[in-house]
Amino acid sequence: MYKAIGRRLQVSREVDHALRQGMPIVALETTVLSHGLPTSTALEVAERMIKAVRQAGAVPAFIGLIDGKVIVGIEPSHLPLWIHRSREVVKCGVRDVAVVLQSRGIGATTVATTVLFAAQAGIAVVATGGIGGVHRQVEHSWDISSDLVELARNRVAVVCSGPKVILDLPKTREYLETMGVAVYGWRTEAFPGFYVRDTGLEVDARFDDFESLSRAIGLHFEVVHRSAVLVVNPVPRSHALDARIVNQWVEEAERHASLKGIQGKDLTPFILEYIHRRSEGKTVASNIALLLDNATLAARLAVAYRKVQLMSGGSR
Ligand code: PSU
Ligand code: MN
Repeated sequence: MYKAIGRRLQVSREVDHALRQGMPIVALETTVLSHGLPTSTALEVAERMIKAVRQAGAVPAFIGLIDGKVIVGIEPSHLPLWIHRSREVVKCGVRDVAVVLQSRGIGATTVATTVLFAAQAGIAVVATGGIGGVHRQVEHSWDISSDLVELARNRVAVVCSGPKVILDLPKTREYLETMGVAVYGWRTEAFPGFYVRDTGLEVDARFDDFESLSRAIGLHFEVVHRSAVLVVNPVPRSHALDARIVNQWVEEAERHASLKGIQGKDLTPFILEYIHRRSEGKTVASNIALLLDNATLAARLAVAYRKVQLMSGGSR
């Protein structure tokens, strides 16, 4: 039921058709399902994201690794493989891809690998919750997410609610600038920080309508060619959390992580799980709200972007 478009790359029939017809597609990451949300809610959230993308007129394409292949457009009935066996699912950054393919394991894509494979498949728009970035205490750990590196290398538009709040936000913002990633605010001048609508940092430009946003993205791709555009969309007001309180929770979580010796790629899932419990579910509710909102925005953007490309005679 999947079709090969490369030796290792396979797409669903629906994505294959959409690519051929030049229909709008939104690529989605699977790590948020396997490692970012409680297992009990992840499948339902995935299904709601799929619905949100479809309702806005685009084709959803969750990306993941299985049986030695990279799948773009996982069939909804196969999604539980990335969720309910979550202990066996490897959170797949760029450096993990080859080994997971070779061992024919199940790999969930982070933003880094989602961006990489979306670009390889020819998909222009990606939706996620929050991107990885420069971690706090980076001077000791040197922990900088490969999300930032792949954003610098791939020509895609990534809709998100800013970097994960557990990061060093000013350093992450600087790093995006260094790497030539354009940061466009969707109806905001403020750079959002996941559960928090305003971090006190700024975006590069604000856009209020899809047509001008699509034109700017098209221009960026055309002239810069190699880096991403990050479209930041603040969490819906109804689900925004207070920056000070979130910070306290994160600092607490970091102390526990350091006592337990948790680091590297296990750090993000540990902190997320900790603050989910500490906030009595408020951070999960906020996470779900922003994921759905970003899926809808990305789909509307993909539709508008396609229209603008057609008007200007471009193919992608
Ligand atoms: N933000 C969340 N939940 C997540 C992630 C981000 O709220 O699960 C995941 C994304 O897949 C992101 C990855 O790409 O964490 C970054 O991990 P790292 O910092 O190890 O690169
Ligand atoms: Mn890391």
